[in-house]
Amino acid sequence: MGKWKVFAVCVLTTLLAATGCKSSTQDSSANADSAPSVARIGDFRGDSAYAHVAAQVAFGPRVPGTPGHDACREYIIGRLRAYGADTVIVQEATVKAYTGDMLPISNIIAQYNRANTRRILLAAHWDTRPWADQDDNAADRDKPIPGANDGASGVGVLLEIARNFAARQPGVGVDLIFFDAEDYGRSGGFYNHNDTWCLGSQHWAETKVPYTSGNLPVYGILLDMVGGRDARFHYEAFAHENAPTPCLKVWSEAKRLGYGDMFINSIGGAIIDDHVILTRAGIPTADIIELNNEATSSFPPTWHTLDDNLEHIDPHVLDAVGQTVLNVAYNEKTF
Ligand code: AHN
Ligand code: ZN
Repeated sequence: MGKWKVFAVCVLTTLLAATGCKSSTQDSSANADSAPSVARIGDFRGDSAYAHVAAQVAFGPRVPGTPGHDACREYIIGRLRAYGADTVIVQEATVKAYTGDMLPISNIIAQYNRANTRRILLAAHWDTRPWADQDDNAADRDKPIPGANDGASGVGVLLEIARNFAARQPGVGVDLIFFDAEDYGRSGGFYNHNDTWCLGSQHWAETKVPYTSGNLPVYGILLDMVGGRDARFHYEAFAHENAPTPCLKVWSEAKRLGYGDMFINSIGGAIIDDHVILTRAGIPTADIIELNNEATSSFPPTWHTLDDNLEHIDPHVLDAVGQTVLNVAYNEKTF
């Protein structure tokens, strides 16, 4: 499989090199993906999203039941209140992890333009993994990860989107959901032990607060690991199959904004994440996640290691993702 990918890339590179030699004046393809054809709506700031990421990392690991987790919970709630959410709902529970640990969790939900019954959902997980089980150094594998990308990045982008909504309310109703306990799962293949992951969203799906079956958001967008250096985002296979609408909106708007080199128009892999739970719950949800990294053919090299720190976060990537999602929200049909 990897072999064929490499082969395909070689052939393509050769073809491009050949055509490039013939005519340099007609070589518009090089810029086609990076020339914006639409304007940025609102004022998404990558450095401001980055500051939210740094603030979360400074709390220490956000593992359920630890002080860093408590502090981060208050930070997210405090920011949402400051950014003028119509309501902030905190769904608290205790859930049992596969280890037997009882986890005190909080799913945090903020509503913007609550009056509109036509709604969309933006989601991220805010907890961090208790073990760096992918770290090269075996002695570090039982230590908690900093979670700059895996945890803080999605939250940082959503909080900067919330700041924009405070300045200019979206026409469509928008709910932000911050899920807890996504990352306490049992490793060993992305298709094994599925139900040990996404404990917060699984708990949420039992009640679907604040919705009734008649007023679910029309679609959702999940942000997970959206700040890695040199990140590229491919479609996630399950989302592409079961949530084509938000996938198309996000990837096409990214291209229009000039981020076609970052949002790749092909399927990169299949994973279990909170978007699977949301889609099953009746809200077809896309997943913006780096799952086809050039070096690993999977998640970024820092994934579930102690290297998942601020050094490997790029504010420009946060900016591209955040502005894309913000444009989608502001452009969404309002009724
Ligand atoms: C699994 O590893 C089973 N799913 C990937 C979802 C994930 C983990 N996102 C962040 N950490
Ligand atoms: Zn993770």
